[in-house]
Amino acid sequence: MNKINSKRFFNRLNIINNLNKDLSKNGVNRITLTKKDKQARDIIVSWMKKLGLIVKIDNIGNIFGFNYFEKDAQPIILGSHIDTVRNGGKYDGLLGVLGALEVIEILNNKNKIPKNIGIAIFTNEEGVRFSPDMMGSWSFTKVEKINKIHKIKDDQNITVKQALKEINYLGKEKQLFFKPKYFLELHVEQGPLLDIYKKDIGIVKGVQAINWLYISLLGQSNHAGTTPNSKKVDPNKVFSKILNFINKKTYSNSKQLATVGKVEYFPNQTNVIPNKINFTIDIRNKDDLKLKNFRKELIKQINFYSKCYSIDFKIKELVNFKSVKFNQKINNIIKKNVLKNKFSHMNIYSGAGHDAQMLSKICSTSMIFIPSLRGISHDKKEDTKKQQILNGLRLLLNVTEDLLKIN
Ligand code: HGY
Ligand code: MN
Ligand code: MN
Repeated sequence: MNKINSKRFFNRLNIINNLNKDLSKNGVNRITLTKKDKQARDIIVSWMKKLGLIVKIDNIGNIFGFNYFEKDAQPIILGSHIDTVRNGGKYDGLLGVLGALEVIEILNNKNKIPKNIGIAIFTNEEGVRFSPDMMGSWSFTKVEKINKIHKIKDDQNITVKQALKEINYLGKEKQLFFKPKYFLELHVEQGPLLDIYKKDIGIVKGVQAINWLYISLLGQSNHAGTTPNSKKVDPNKVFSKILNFINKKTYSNSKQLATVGKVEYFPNQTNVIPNKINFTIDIRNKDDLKLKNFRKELIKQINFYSKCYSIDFKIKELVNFKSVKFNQKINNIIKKNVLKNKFSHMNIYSGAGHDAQMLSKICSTSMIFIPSLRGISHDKKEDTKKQQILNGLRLLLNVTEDLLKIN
């Protein structure tokens, strides 16, 4: 029976995470297409090559490794992402990439090297530097022209294409240069359910819809001390109403999620009434229609209060991903292997977006979740027990072995 090589896996995980010098203090900072991302990419590519994999890079910097490559082969692809949010956790994304490498290494060690299997590392899953998130897997599915994606800029006005060139990962392979038969992603839950219900494994049924808005509220700068309240053209008057609306709609047991995560004030000085407030809203809901209605109501509110306080506004949509359901056939195979391994488990819906959300549009896709202790993620305190990680790796291996048998 094939066995996970725990020492090899954790050694690789530590090598990559320890590229972050102040890991314990600030968590992991592997922002997409930066030097830190390149460092990790180069090391993992060297491990892929040492395994004898054929490495191919596409035009958004996605990295693929194949035992054997033939354009129409339709392989099983395992993988995830390695970029992180700022001060992120040790397992988000990297677990799925190194888990895929571990599984392929085990399967290749047998006398018969499985032809139809590969690994994927998708660019910019987090969307921290360039929107949208899941950019690499979104681009791979060819739903948007690459030249349009290449022109997307970060806050420093650097384009995706420039950033890819800077780290030498502007690959020559085109979007969707091959089509996977199956895509399977191992990931930490990033939420509290498996931890609360003390389950080893989450069989992921799907992912909720995601909508990111970037809003600018435009007022008039003036002296904070001399401008009478009746004369203030202060965008805070609208911003506070928007925050109240969001708080009202996202009461504790509502399934509607909306987060204002990024706010910038201009000119951002204590004694100056701001002339502009730029902020993002991350809106999520399992139900596409409910998300759409919330978004419509939100925009109506912005319209109404902007008129009341003579504030102009601009709204730009950065992300609009519908909810997806994962493949039942793969989930049945996951369930079969969960029972075989006597893992406790539950069906679960993913609150976080994932590359699998994009891949599910072009091939049979699913995910395996392992617990996030205290449900914490996107933070240095993200943590999972060693045995829980080994359970996830074993399950990824067993499910892949079964997929190979039917593929
Ligand atoms: O935004 C997300 O849910 C993912 O972590 N990129
Ligand atoms: Mn992730
Ligand atoms: Mn993430």
